[in-house]
Amino acid sequence: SDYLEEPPRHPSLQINSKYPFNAEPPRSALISSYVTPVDLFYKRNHGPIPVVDDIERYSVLIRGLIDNPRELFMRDIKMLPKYNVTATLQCAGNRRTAMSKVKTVKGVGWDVSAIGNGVWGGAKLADVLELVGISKLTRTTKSGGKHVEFVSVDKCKEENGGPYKASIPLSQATNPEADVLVAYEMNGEPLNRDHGYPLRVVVPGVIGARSVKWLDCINIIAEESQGFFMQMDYKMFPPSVNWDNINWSTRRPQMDFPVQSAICSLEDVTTIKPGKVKVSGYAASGGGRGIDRVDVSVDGGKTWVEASKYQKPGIQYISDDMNSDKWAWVLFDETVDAPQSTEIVVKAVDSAANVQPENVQEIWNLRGILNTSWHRVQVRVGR
Ligand code: MTE
Ligand code: MO
Repeated sequence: SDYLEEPPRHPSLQINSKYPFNAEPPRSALISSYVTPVDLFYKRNHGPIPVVDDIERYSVLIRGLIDNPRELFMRDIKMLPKYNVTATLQCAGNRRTAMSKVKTVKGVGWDVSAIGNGVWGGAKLADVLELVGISKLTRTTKSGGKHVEFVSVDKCKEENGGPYKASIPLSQATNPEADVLVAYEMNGEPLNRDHGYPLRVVVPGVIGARSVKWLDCINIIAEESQGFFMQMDYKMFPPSVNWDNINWSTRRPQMDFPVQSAICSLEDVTTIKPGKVKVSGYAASGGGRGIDRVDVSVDGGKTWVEASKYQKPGIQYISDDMNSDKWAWVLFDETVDAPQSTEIVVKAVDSAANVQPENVQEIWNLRGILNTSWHRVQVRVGR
């Protein structure tokens, strides 16, 4: 088997697929702390976890449409200024299980916890690219490079045993404000194997699929990556597209994720005593947009109250404020009265006034990505 060298994992993770290993924490783990602990952070893999043991010889090759290709070692990356960026990573497949209940979709099932908030430490990709002569805020290299492709050392069956790949535009890669990192730390510790040891890319505000783990190679290319996960996956199709009429080339690879929220203090169905119930969870939006509002309903969406939001415990969160973490989720908290059995609902509004859609039907898509419909849970009042 290719799966003989998997790392140890936390026993409370809910395993959605064992080979490759895909797992998420219980909902309650997400609201226990603003920064998600490494061992409880969701793990999303497309193949076995690679073993990189000769760290002295490990290097990242930068090549493609540039004048001077270069091999960078750990010490070269660590010599660059180090940044800590608090950023939420969310799999595009988060909440897929709920979407599949409307109509079957293809892909690993996930509850609401294929998301986590990490403090990523590393060099800015913009600084790394400067080492090969690409200056900040470059859109095109002299030889026509417009995209930056990240190639991993892992092996996935979707790539016929080849490595996982993804790309982002060169303009984003060379923009220091986009905070794209070549990260070697997660929550102040060296990355562990599950999360990309020794180096991974972190693309804040963008679906997790572009944050390539176990980085092996960076290619400067003219078109976006032709890899499977850019071209034949992680694209948002309309509800009318099915497996008989799909034409992958008609859509662009998904990048930013839309506004999302979920209740984490309650399961799909929870029996409670009559009276107060705590409704808390997370809200996040892509592209660096903050969260303007989180609305909670205790009557299935007829009436709403606004929940309080925070990043730092005890400090009210204000979206797009200088002191808030722009790439990170907010946690919300509201105690409501539930005198009888009912449906509790949450929806968030981001700083561009984007709102989550009411129903999953209108955003259903065959790959089951980006389920951002209002999150609904049932409470049964018993005695
Ligand atoms: N990078 C490699 N090399 N291989 C992968 O399978 N999965 C991607 C991305 N980077 C993947 C990868 C997907 S789909 C997601 S959502 C995130 O990694 C998950 O990161 P995590 O496991 O650290 O939470
Ligand atoms: Mo993902």
